[in-house]
Amino acid sequence: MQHKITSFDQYQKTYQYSVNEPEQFWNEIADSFVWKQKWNKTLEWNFKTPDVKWFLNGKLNITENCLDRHLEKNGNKPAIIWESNDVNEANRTLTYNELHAEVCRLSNVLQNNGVVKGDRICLYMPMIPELAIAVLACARIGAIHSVVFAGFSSKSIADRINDASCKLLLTADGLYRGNKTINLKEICDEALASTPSIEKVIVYQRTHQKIDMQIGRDVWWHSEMQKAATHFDAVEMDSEDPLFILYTSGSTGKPKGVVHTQAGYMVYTYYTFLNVFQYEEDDIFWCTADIGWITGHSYIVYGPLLNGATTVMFEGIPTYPDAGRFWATIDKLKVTKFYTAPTAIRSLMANGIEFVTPYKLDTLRVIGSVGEPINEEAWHWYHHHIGKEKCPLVDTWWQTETAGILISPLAFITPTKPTYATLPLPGVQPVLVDAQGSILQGNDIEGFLCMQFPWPGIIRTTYGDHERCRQAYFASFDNLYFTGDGCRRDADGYYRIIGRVDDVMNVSGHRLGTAEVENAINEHPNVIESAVVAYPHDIKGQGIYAFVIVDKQSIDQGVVDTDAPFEEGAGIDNSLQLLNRAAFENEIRNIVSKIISPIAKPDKIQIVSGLPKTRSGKIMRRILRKIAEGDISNLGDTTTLLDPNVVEEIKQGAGISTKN
Ligand code: 7RM
Repeated sequence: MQHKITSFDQYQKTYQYSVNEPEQFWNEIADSFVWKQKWNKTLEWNFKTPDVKWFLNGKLNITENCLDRHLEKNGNKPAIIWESNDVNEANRTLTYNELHAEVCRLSNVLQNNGVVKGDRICLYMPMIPELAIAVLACARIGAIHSVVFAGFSSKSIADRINDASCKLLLTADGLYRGNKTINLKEICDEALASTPSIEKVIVYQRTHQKIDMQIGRDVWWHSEMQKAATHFDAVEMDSEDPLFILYTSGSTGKPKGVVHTQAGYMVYTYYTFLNVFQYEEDDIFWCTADIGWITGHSYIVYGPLLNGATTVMFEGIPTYPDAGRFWATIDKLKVTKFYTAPTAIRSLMANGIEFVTPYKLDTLRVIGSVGEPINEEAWHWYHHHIGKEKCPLVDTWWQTETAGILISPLAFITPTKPTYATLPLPGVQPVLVDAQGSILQGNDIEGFLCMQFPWPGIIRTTYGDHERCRQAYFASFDNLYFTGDGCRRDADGYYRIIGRVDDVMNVSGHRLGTAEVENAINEHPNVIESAVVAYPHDIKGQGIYAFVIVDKQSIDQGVVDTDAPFEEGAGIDNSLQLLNRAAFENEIRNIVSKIISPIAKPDKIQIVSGLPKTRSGKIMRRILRKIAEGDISNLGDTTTLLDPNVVEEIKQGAGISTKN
């Protein structure tokens, strides 16, 4: 069977077939892979417990499908082209042969350091080819990788390592990001003080800065690799063995370890990459995400390599050395398909068209968007100035939990529509439901976006806590997977994602929980309580607005001077321990940086004496969201509030006119 859909008519027929005969449909896709043993049952599922299994009793290794099977025909084809943070540093290209050899070598290194099938390994690495090699080496030996984005704090690393009892940590001395050098090993060392499960740390030399190496625990990547052979027999895995854990924020304070398994993930990322981007053999595919996020896992590493594609890895940031870096790199590497986030588009758009005009961008055939709703203006700018109106813009909606794209145009094949993710992929059965969970029929409707049938990439569990998985995704609506997103289906049946309807924020495409940020703010010694909401932000999509209650004693004694005007760069008066407003805000931001990551820093902080709560003590975020948006025309019903006066005070503090 030809897996690549080539016309709208074929899309419609394939879609119908995938709904009528889902098992048959996915069998035909799965058949094209290298299996050590074929599966004997395609699907078992139950959304109540939940329990989903695909390709039961199949045996395979995903890296044989990413690497070995391409070697005969495409051994000398570039698998990875790496672009440095530094424009003057040469590209690194790894052919499929070379990538295969490196992955085998690192698999041997892992084995030499005591790793066996099923072990969890934490990866905290720069965006260098070694990160992709490490991901694949884990998969080859059957260890479960847990990649932690290298912008997260020591505490976030420690929490993630401990949650999964990781045995090994793979990291680097440091990383380059724009004009900054970050000492990764130092951040790791702080985490390692409270991670008893870690036996070994393998350290790659990227920046050659001075770092501490703990004898017996820390070893150098390069010396280990020198000792290792370039052959390693891929370990036989069951279809439903875990492939990786990836932590993602939810509505509670603690991020969840989303678990994906071998075969379903493989089949789904392969199929969606092929069809959404309409993969062609001569493609140079560039996804600008970090491998620390699901987008990087699925569309830098696994999806492209499963298809035998050439994938670009970029170490830097869009604005370094200037806001033309993406476009310069597209011309330099002759990129044909480009996949990025709306937040990057909006920020580059704001830098001015003069950063785009020097570049030809004539190799581009498809452009894509992911991570957050793309607004009309950014959509048109991207389509016009980057895609030159000739490249289809695929707005791809999906989640960490879904492994791959669920709703998106197929480039050239199905229609695009500004701000719409448009249509479900074959095998995907979206429904919109109302608050009671009743499925809304027909078109021109809005509701909660759910899936009524499993696809191979669906989340299997949350690591170490299956009940949490049930609660978060399968308990809201009977027999449905709930995405957490609100969605509209227009008169033509096209889907438009409105955004999260839970306590998850999306800041520059990064998922953050309000509770997570609140917990961090509450660590400040003068903070009693806080409430965090998202508000619309021109560049980031959403910004973070924190309402903070400072303890009364501190205010009375002037320890925190809430009335002092905000003064940029003001410091703390140590002798008196007086915090002026600016210093206090800085402390709050630093605490959030330290506990979570700089990406979670609140943009706005308002000191309040109380929060709008219901009689049962629940914070009414709806009201805070309205105030943060600067829109108080309709605060809705406030009669159930414990103390309605609080709202008046907060409105005044926010500088909003209280005249009704
Ligand atoms: C891939 C990724 C998931 C959340 C999701 C949405 C939002 C993602 C789009 C989008 C509108 C899109 N995974 N989201 N893609 N919203 N249009 N094309 O981002 O787990 O980190 O985030 O992101 O709210 O639920 S994620």
